[in-house]
Amino acid sequence: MRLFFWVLFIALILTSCDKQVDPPAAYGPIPTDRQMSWQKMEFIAFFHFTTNTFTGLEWGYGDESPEIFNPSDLDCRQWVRVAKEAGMKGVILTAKHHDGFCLWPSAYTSHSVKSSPWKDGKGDVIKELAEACEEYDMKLGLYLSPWDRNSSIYGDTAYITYYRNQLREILTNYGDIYEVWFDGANGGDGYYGGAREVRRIDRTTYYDWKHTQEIVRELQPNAVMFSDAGPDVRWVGNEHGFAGETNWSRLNGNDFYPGSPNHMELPSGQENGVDWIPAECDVSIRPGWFYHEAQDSLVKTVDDLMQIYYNSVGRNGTFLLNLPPDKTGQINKHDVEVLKAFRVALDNEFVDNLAAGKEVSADSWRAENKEYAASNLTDENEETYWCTDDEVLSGVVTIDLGGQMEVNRILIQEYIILGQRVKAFVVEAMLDGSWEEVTAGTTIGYKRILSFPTVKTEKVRLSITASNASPLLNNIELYRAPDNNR
Ligand code: FUL
Repeated sequence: MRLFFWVLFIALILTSCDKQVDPPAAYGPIPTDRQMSWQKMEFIAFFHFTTNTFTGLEWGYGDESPEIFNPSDLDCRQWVRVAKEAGMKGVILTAKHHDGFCLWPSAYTSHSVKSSPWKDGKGDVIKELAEACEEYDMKLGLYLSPWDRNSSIYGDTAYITYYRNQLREILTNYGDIYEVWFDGANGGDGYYGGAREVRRIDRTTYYDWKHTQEIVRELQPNAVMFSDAGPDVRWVGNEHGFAGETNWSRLNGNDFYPGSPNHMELPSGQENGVDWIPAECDVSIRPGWFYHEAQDSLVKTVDDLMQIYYNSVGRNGTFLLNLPPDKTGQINKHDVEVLKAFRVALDNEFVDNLAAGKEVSADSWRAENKEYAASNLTDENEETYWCTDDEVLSGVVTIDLGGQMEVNRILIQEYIILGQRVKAFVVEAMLDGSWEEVTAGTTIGYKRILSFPTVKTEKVRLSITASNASPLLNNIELYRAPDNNR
């Protein structure tokens, strides 16, 4: 009899211990470490600054005299401080825009700060910005325009060598660079060393991007490269800062190139794309990319920025917001004021995560093993996730708030380290004893944030209704934000 109880006891212990279950295999392309680090930055500053700041142009022709570049009080520490206080994690500077003027003293041209009166030609904007980033613990990215309207050799193969030499300079002399921005605007009329003519290049072949990209990998292996086609980060296809409501971080990178005409596909990416190339949403806080005094009254409002935030970070993208330094060499006070107010408003949206630590149940989870249980969704640990068995392509998770609470925002994250999977979901709240839909969506990706009219409820449930592989989610948050129409 005693033996029988012992056997029963041991059997009970064994069955209550979860067996080791293999994690799901990756589905489709997956992010690299550098892409994950970039994605988690979420909010980044863009600084457009060159001779245009002093001429009032948006695209300098290339014949601007370096004499006009003379900021009266340039302070890169102010730029970085403004970005940091706004909650941004990094900054990207136009080291060279289409006019060809270099913000660093390049050894390959005199068309740079070294020919300007600023600091008697001894200044270096990249260096000052790199030092400020170091001081404020911010990451530094650089934009080097492939199109150069100043260069006499633009259009020849010799220009590609010139461009790569400049790339080597900026990736060698300024410490860690986290992102390199390859713009798509290309070819057309320009000064070109005095030729003043139209020069067209074949965008598909002229730059031989593959070999240029190798330079970035060699000199800054942790940097992501941005362009219409990636290879690491793609343009979102518009300059409003809006990702598609459906936004796959997948793309057939080979079908695109910087300046390719099929950019209508970029806001949504491609569901079956063979490459992992997530979207970056670039937009200026003003109508123009460069500072123009006449646009001081046209700075975007807090509401504008909030809408962009929801349509970029809230739609599986990053938000790259341009804050153009003015003629003094500082971020203009109009922009700073709006940005400060935006930060306060954004913090107010996400004050108290009502789902944190709450009980969650699921209709199924992988091998019924607690390692993959729904409780992972509210444990505030991004490394743990809920997932279903491989063949189960849908699932329902229910969060019990433990009492009636007002809710109007949901934030959902997929465990994208194993690929992007979900293609449709519905969110419901228990109202007067029955489930009512409050919002719905398609893709989730790294982060999806949805706003819906305030409901008072005790339970919220998320149904994954379609997924290309077993859904994997690592986080759900719920908030009661101030009433507004985001
Ligand atoms: C565009 C450029 O032509 C604009 O001047 C700006 O730099 C924007 C970010 O990219 O393609």
